[in-house]
Amino acid sequence: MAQIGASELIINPDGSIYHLNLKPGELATDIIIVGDPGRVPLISRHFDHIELTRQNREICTHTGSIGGKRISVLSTGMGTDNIDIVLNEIDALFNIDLKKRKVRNKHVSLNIIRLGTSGALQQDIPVDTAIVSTHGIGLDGMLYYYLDSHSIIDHELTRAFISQTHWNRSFPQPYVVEASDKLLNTIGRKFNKGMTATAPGFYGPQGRRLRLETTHPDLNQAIAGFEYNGMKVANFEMETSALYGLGKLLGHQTLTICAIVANRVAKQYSKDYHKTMEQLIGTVLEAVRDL
Ligand code: R1P
Ligand code: URA
Repeated sequence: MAQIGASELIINPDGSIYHLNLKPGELATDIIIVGDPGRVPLISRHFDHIELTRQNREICTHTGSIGGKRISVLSTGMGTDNIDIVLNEIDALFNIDLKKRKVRNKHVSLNIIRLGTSGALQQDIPVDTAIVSTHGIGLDGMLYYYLDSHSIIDHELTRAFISQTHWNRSFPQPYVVEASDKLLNTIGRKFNKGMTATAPGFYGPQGRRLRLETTHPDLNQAIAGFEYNGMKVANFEMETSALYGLGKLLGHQTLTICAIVANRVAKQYSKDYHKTMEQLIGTVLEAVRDL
């Protein structure tokens, strides 16, 4: 296997990887990711012990332990472009020898669980509840930059989505990727399930109009009306499709659970979603201990 060049795998002078600013050994194999750096201490305060804290840009990492299990929590910032950076660098810390710049022979598989916020697309999903994503429906196009994406995309579901929603051809081509069975059947069992649409933005790409008109005024109705084997799209957020896609391509288990902070159909917004997030954190940390 050839060496990976200095411009492709960027290592800081102290031996840490470029954006995460972490060295091999500083992340646990069970990792919780969140969008908001402010959510990291809300999770790590439940740890019995914190061994490392690190911050670079919007990426804040705490590694510690809970109930004898080593665990990390790390913020990604918003969007699938950040997921591309964070997932590739997390994987490199375990599966590439950073000194030799070579892929390691022995693959390490990680559990990566996202705790996020989202907007419900169905009238009957109340704010201040939580949804686990059975599938990420990528409206962002990111995964298509990876050659093997075709092998992990659910093509039948993707085709049904494109056809039922009359998907606008000037938007990126959608792709659908399933959650990891292992995490869905363990941690995911504790939550209501739904498919999650991952948008490449918060306003126009999620059908919000402030001062600008959108190309497709019925976008949200079209997505909410999509049905496949009795499954519907429950919520909108901005990371899951890329997390599920890159997780599968790199050989890791991934799962997203989101608090519902807004209902886009009922036009409601949570009065205090932090309580829901706190409950979500408690339930997930308990389940991670048993993984
Ligand atoms: C938008 O407000 C952000 O919130 C959601 C979206 O996916 C996007 O990142 O998730 P987080 O609360 O995890 O950031
Ligand atoms: N995050 C999103 O991406 N969309 C919402 O409506 C709420 C949170």
